[in-house]
Amino acid sequence: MYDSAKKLYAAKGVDVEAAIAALKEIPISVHCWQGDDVIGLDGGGSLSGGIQTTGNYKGRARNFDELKSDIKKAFSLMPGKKRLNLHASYAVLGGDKVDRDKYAPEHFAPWVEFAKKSGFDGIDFNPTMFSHPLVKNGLTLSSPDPEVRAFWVRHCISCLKITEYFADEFGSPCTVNIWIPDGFKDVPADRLTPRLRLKASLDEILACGYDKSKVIVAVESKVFGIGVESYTVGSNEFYQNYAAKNDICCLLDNGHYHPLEYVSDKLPALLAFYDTVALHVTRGVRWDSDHVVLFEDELKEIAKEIVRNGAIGKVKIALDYFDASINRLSAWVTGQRAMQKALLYALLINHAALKKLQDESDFTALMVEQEEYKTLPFGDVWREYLEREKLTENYLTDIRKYENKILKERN
Ligand code: RNT
Ligand code: ZN
Repeated sequence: MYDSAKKLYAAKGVDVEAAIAALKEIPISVHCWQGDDVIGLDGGGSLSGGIQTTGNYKGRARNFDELKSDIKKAFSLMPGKKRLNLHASYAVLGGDKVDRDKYAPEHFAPWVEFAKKSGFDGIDFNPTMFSHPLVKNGLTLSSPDPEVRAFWVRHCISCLKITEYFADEFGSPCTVNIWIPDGFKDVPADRLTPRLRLKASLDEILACGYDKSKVIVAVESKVFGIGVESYTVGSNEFYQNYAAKNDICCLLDNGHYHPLEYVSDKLPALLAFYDTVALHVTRGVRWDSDHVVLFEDELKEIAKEIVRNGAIGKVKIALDYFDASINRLSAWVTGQRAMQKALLYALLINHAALKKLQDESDFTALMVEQEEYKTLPFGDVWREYLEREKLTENYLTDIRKYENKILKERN
């Protein structure tokens, strides 16, 4: 079936072997927080910040060892190159009584050891500015309280240093993504001053003297959160302008816009100006619900924009969703495989030919061609890719075994 698929794609001018070879090299940064409902290891306890994990499926990872074990199992069922995406709240403190502004590389050395042993490509990082008592009145880097602001500035600086350590350990740049929950539930009296305070905080953070060749600093905007419906300090316009003026990177989370705005359209807009754009791939159902990523049309469009614009490597792909209503490992694998499928789907298109039709204004042929791709035997190529990665389409049997043996024992 693979051979016949290869011929059908070749008739379109697509080299299937080249597509598979390219897919193998695209790293996907997989979030650790799908494993434990974004709780973390540093005692923050319940999740705050206007984000929410719903469901109580049995078997949440409750500590470092359980999380490592689940990551190991889930990641072993994911094809392709994987990076590990950590939040600062996953520090391995080992009895060290330090707060988040004092986190240091040593608190993440056990993760580095684990990631290296597991053959991951690198570690990406995120300051954790939620689930903490110093999120005062829902504000962090934009807080009117100078002590609160200073605490989170110090936290972010320590995160930049930790990211630099990751880059040194893995010998390649790592991304650190700044997202804050700051905003208001109801109509504010002042929309500008909080943004000016956020701007001042970011300036202080970036002035810490980190190594730009090793650390990619990204800022993630959002339109609203739960209990933060009326105003978000770190809005899209704020961060896009901040990033452009300060030569850092924008992170687009496809759950963070109005439902009729598409990241697949925003991505090429940013690629016209930036060398690097970061992504959080999620699936919002009516809102920023962080459902498991599936192989759907918008995901395919995002992947097409990466592939056809020569942006593989420029676009840092990371996953960001959390579902506690189903087996968490299955959620992890399903989402990562969906991203891989979308990239393969995009790699199996003769983009040059389609672009030519667009430039010649032959929209009739363009439509017909685009429809034809939808029924080509994509699944046969996908299964061949999995086989070469020593995997099969069926991962659930394996996950069920792990569930029955390991997850069922957890309270
Ligand atoms: C929240 C943002 C943010 C978080 C993670 C846990 O709306 O998407 O990226 O999901 O940092
Ligand atoms: Zn996100």
